[in-house]
Amino acid sequence: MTLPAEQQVSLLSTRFEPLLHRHPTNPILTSRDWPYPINSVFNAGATRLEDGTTLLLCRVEDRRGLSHLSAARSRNGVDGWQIDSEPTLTPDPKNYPEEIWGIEDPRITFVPELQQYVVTYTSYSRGGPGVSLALTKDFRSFERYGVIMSPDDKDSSLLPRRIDGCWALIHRPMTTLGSHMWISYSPDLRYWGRHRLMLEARRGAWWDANKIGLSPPPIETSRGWLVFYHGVRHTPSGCLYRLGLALFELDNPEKCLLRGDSWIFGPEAEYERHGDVDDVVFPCGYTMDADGDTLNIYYGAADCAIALARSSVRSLLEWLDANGSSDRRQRAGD
Ligand code: BMA
Repeated sequence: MTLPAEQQVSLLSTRFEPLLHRHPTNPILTSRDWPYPINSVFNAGATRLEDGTTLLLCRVEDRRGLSHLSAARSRNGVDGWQIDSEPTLTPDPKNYPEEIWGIEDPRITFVPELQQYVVTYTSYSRGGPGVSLALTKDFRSFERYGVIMSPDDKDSSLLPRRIDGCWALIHRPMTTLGSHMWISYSPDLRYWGRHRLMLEARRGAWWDANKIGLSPPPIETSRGWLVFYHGVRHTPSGCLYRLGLALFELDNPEKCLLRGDSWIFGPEAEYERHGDVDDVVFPCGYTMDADGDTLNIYYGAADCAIALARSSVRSLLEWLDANGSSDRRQRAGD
């Protein structure tokens, strides 16, 4: 007997205590909500504006297959979205040739020292994906710094404050040795150096073997930077994108304090399992409620829609205490 899809999901979920709770009205944004014709909307950066409005900077794919970014604003972060009537940040290949095939997957960091939001995003160049950076005060006008990490590189986010006097950027260069998370430092957000390996993809049969990347910007807690990262598993029927958890030292974010062994969130619901790219959950942003504990995590589902899941910093840290280890490398065969 085949169970209806909803029941199959709940059977799967009940085997483990869920740490992220899907919103019942998911997906919260799809192409049908858009004020102009698009193919799909997914992988949104997120932030709370000063007046409490939730702003999502959404990756929007047109019917050429190229992406731009568009802002959606909501009072409660769930519904009533006001979506910009035209694209908010469009590729500008005339001035930034690295954006020729679109801009994708933004992460937003509010930087108190600059009193601005720093948006890092993937610029899809002829040479592959690179990391670009732009500053904004209002998500209406942007100051572009252009490409700051050359291809192949993506999945980047800035830390909200300097570490030892320098800005710190997490990113994911691809090398023949695998796709791992790195951290680099800069005095001015333009020139980057002191590149350090931050978290390695595992090897062999692990869920996060060979390819990992930062998901939303790191969450600053009293115990360290709490980091969601995605792991990509290649299977004969395609890739599986799932989420894992790690904790890094506050004043030395290269140092991994704890890393969980198992994934904590993966594609289960119909809108995550089937879309333009099946079996993808891909968060690029979160907001924190006034209680300082409740996280609203916004994620792309199957490269087709934006969904919301809630979690609690306290329960994530408790889970890491119970399930994490401090060996960040976790080499295959160990
Ligand atoms: C990754 C990124 C994401 C995308 C995912 C699944 O490499 O390009 O934008 O959601 O693949 O297609």
